[in-house]
Order: sequence, then structure tokens, then C-alpha cells
Amino acid sequence: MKIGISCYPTHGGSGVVASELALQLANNGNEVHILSYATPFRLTEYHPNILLHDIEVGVYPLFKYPPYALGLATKMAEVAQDYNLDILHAHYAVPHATSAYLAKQIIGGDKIKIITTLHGTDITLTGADPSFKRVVKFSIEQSDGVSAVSHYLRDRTCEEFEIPKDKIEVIHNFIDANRGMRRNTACRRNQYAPNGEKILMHASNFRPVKRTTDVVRIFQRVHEQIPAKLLLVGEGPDRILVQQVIRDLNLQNDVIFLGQVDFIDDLLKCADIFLLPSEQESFGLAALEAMNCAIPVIGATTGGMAEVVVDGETGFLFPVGEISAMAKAAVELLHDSEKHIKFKENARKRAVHTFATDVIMPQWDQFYARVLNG
Ligand code: GMT
Repeated sequence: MKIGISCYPTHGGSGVVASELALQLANNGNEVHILSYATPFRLTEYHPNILLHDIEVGVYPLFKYPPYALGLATKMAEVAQDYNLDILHAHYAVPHATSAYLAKQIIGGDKIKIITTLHGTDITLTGADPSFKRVVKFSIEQSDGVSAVSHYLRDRTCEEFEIPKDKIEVIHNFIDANRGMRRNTACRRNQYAPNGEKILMHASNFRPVKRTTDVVRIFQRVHEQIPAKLLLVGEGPDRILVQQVIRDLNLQNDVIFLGQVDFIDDLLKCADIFLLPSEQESFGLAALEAMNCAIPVIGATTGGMAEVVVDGETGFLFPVGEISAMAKAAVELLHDSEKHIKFKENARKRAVHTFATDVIMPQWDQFYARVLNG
């Protein structure tokens, strides 16, 4: 199969999922073409079956907003024709699904199939914005196959865009269960916790939706009761705000900002608990990455989080903003080493049994086959 995958290259879940899918497809002998405005960070290593195509967007003083969707559609049409692609797979609907639709019309409607994978904010935030909504609905409807990363996201999309449920397939995000094991670059615990402190960790793009100040406030409550350190991984608009809260709470000596890290597995191996108290999370890939490294997750019962984290088994989920309850659960888990070990085992088991590559990839293979034959 020859497949074009378009995605955002930045440190967001959708780009990670698209890249991991590209790698699996390429490993299985498919020819994969990546269409993105930069090389996605998980695809910087050479792979004989992966070809990278940068999107060029013409600049002109008249353009207050560079027409990225048109540059992408042009490149999609060119690559689809030049390489005789079977499928164009758009990750994140805005604007990738629309560009794919346009490319399909340019090269002749019956020559290629389009798949759109919905990731979350493309439905809940950007896609639902009145300035895009009609075009997003149209682009989803016109796709030959549509997938969503959770049941929650499928239901939300059907409700928001009045799309029939059977139009959207749920395929959960997956993880290479052995990825962390293959790397020998794990952090050393005593580098961050020299006096045997417990380590809490959070990783995200520090956007308001992640409620990163909640992370610090949860940590403050834990820190009052247990010697602990907080590792913060990632970059984003709320970092400055978070740093201010850290100073206000006088936690500078116990919170470590690590910035952008490509493989958080290296750091997760040092963590005791992963915090993800987001306002919205259609899936929560970071929670899955933590569980894969046997780290229990404490977070918010939002979106698709309960499809990933089993409350009371692989972590604890509470309503958004319930930071005291989240802190209490963390303290209890850290105080009870037997329970903590059990949760660690459960977390890893759930990641491997439910979300590993060999569980989810056959679902993709079947989905591609159905769309191609449909
Ligand atoms: O979470 C973000 O802000 C990034 C965003 C993205 O599209 O890159 O993540 C979304 O897609 C991820 C991969 O499918 C999901 O794991 C995240 O839960 C989802 N984020 C939200 O729904 C807020």
C-alpha cells in the first residue's frame, strides 16, 4: 500500500500518533509519504520506506494569513499523483481533512481514498469554532473513512456535527510496549531526588486546556506531607504562569522544568506518579505513555481519560479542578508501597494488553482494507 500521511510536526499528541503509525506501516513494508511543514520529531531517523515532503506556502504582502491549507492541498495532489498513492490519511481535521478533500478533487475523485483521524481539539476547540464549523463538518462527511481516538470523541463529534455514529470508527491510540525498554538513556533518580524524595511528573504542551497550574497546586499539597520533587516536561504558553505560581508557592527548589523532551520514557522511568488534570483530553496519550512505563496516573475524569486510565486500578480520576482529592490520592498511594507496586503493575499490564501495537495495528490494517475496498 502507498499512503500519504499529513500531520502537525510539533510536540502534540496527533503528530506523535501519526508518526508512530507511519513507522509501523513502513516497518510492515508499506510506502509512507509524510506531508508536514517540518519533519515530525519522531521521524527524524532515516527509514527506507518513509519519504518526507515539506509543505511550501507562498508568501505575499497581501496575505495577512498564509494560505497553508492550499499549500498542503497542492502538495497532497502532487505527491498523490507522482507516487500513485492509494490513501491520503489526514491526522487532525483542521485543515488537513479539507486539504485532502481538495487534493482528491484535483486529481480526480475516484483515484484515491481519504481517511481523517480526529484527535480532540480539532473537534472540541478549533473544529467547533463557528469560523470553521461548516467546512469541518463537510470535510468529515466527504472523507471515505473517519476514525476517532476514543468513544468519547466519536460521540462528541456525532453530536457536535450531526454526523451518524456509523460514519466514525473508534481506533484507540497505541504504544510500542517495548519502546522504553530498548532505550538505555534512562534518567538517574538521584539526580532529581538526591535524598530519596518521591517524584511526580507532568508532560504536556502547557496550553490552558492542560490546567498546568493545577499540577503545581496538587504537587504543593503532596509536598506538604511527603518529601517530593516535581518534574515538568514540555513547553507552551502557560509556562510563564506556571513559573509564577511555583515562585508564589515557594516551590522553586523542588520543581524542575526540563523543557521539550522527545522521548519522555527516559524520564518516566524515574517517576512515581504522573499527573494529568486536564480540562479536556479526548484520549490522553501522555497518560498511556506513563502507564507503559508502569507509572500510575492521577488526573481528571474528562473526555476519553476513563477509556485509558482505570480508576482505582491504574490510577485515580476525579472531576476537573478537584486538586485536593487528586493530592490526597497521590499521598495515599505514595504512603502505601504495596498498593503503589500493584498500581504500577496494573498500569503496565493495561498499556500492554489494551493499547500495544500488536493489539491496535490489526485494527488499522482492517480499516485501511475496508476503506480501500469500499
Ligand atoms: O493535547 C493537545 O493539546 C494536543 C492534541 C493534538 O492533537 O496534538 O492532543 C489531542 O490528541 C492526542 C492524540 O490523539 C490525544 O491523546 C489528546 O487527548 C488530545 N488532546 C485533547 O483532547 C485536549
